[in-house]
Amino acid sequence: MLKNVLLEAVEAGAKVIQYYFNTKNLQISNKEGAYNPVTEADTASEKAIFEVIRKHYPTHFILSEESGEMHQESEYKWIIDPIDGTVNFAQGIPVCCVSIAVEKNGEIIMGAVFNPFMNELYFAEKGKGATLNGESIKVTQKADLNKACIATGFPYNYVESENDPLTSIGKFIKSGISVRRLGSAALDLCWVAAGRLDAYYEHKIHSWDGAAGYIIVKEAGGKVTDFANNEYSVYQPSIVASNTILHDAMLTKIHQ
Ligand code: LIP
Repeated sequence: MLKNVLLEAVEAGAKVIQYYFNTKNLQISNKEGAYNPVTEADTASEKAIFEVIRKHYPTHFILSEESGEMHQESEYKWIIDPIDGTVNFAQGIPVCCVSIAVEKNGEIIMGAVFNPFMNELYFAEKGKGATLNGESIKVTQKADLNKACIATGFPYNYVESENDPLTSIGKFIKSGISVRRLGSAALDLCWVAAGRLDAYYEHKIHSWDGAAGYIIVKEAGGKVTDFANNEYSVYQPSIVASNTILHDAMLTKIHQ
């Protein structure tokens, strides 16, 4: 039942973003940062997702990017990004998705990420593997970071600090490593799980960006930690996801 409701919710959100995609005069407002848009599609997608969840589980706790925390005393929490890759969406770049995870007693147990523009639905349930459109997916076996293809992203509010995002990406680029910037953390993570990318890291993402992709990578045989090599928690900002083999090399390069 939980899986069916999760899939119904992610599909409901995806239907909405497909409807609004490439709309002329899309209503857009800006959150914090230079260009951190929220569109009428984000709000409409979130509303459609809430309707599905509340129809089946009215007492569950919900944490969503646009509405924040709707706290309820429940062992279940839904962690929702109604559009991950919002700048891509607002620009008409079809590299964006709906990302929803289910947390039970503080542990992510299920996640779904749907990019309707590529007709790609990623799903994972704890202990039961990860799938893309129902087919099992696995991380790569690549063992040489210099021959890897990795992804990263950058925060809306740049963090000037030692080992900041610009310094970090410079280390990979100077080593000749292929680096991509998709603009959606959830898809970065799913592409690691599907073996399109060998690793992904980012200094500062939100819980809703990473929650679903985290379990999808784990269930595909990957490793996901924070920058200090602790098991990833959605409630802290840094993330490194890899095919497991390359994880130590990734952390070494980031902290070099
Ligand atoms: C985005 C992330 C991306 C990050 C962007 C932004 P949004 O989430 O998915 O990885 O680099 O700065 O946070 O805002 O599109 O939901």
